[in-house]
Amino acid sequence: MTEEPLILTDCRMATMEAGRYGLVDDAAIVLSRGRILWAGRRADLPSGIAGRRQVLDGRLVTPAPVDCHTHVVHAGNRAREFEMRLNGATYEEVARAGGGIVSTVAATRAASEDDLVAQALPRIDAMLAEGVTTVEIKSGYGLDIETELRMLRAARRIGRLRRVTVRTSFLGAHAVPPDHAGRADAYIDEVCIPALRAAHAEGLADAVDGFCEGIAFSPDQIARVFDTARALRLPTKLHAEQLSNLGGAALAARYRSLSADHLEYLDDAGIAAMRAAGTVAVILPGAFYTLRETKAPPVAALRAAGVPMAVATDMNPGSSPMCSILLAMNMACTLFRMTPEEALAGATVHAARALGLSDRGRIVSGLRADLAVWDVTAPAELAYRIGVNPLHVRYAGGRT
Ligand code: DI6
Ligand code: FE
Repeated sequence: MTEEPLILTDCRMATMEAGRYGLVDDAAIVLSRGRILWAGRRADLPSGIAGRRQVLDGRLVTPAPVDCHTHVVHAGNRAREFEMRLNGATYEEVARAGGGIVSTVAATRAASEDDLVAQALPRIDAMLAEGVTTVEIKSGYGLDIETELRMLRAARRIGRLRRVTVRTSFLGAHAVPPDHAGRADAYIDEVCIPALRAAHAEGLADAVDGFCEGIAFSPDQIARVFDTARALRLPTKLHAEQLSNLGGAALAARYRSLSADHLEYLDDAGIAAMRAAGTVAVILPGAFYTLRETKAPPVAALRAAGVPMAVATDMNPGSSPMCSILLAMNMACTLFRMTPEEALAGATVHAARALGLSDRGRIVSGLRADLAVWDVTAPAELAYRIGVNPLHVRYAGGRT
């Protein structure tokens, strides 16, 4: 059965080629077999192309957003500790009440695969409602072999239950679990690396991530995980320089990682290393906002160095309980002074690159027909408004 092409006409498109808007007025975009068959000025549409026409009344069409950094699969929430803290509880008291990342680990270990999927789906649906067609999902709240695998299986299942591409990242090196307190090296050797091998054997890991931080793992410990990733031919990415500077970005660059993420404490040497390695900087303003961090990532220096900047939600129950890619774009502009054009490029073309995907994130013939049609005319409107969802329709692989 051959499906008739769909021709989107009377629209404005932002192609996002080379990270720029690349605005085309009075455009036409032809979708066929899940791909963009042709895109350009309507006046230039080749006469040989026939298909069903969808008139968009001047609406803006962009590449569909890609949320390239999420921990959306997890059990429970941390509203209780949020409330405790705002009622004056200290970090200590929150920890003693079982709060913090440990509480999410306990809830996630207790959850079945069905529970994990059921709890994640409303969050996923909120993302898709803003046009997202590709979501990265990390493990990292199991911190034992079985639960890490279960999280990744839940992530894969979400990709079958919804029209969304799921890219998984194994994040066994996210935190030292209470059962290995004070024994981070043993955790890496006895749990994290075996779990990574098992995840790979089951086809559950598209990439390998880690948290390089004083409260998590040292560069040497991350390097052991990354050596295993390299042996398995899996790409890497890293939570780096979020709360301090341990040289995580340079470590990521040494492994030619797809991305280094957070980067509030990134220095010039890290920027130079990322630039040389082609590592994307993933900017996560939701965590900065929630943690009331005051040191912003060096956006101006990254821009000057030509390091591509992606923007993502970091959706997680502790430091970024946020499902909105549009709000992440808004925060990237207002908190970090990224331009609306950079924010849109960050949520499309550069986000795709942060996942190693070159088949999406731009409107160019031959790429996947992953598109978002918005009830706006100027692309800056996407990052500008707060609490409004202007999505008109989303195409994922050419289908609504
Ligand atoms: N950085 C963060 O901000 C989160 N994980 C990470 O690597 C915190 C996750 C949590 O608190 O649940
Ligand atoms: Fe994260």
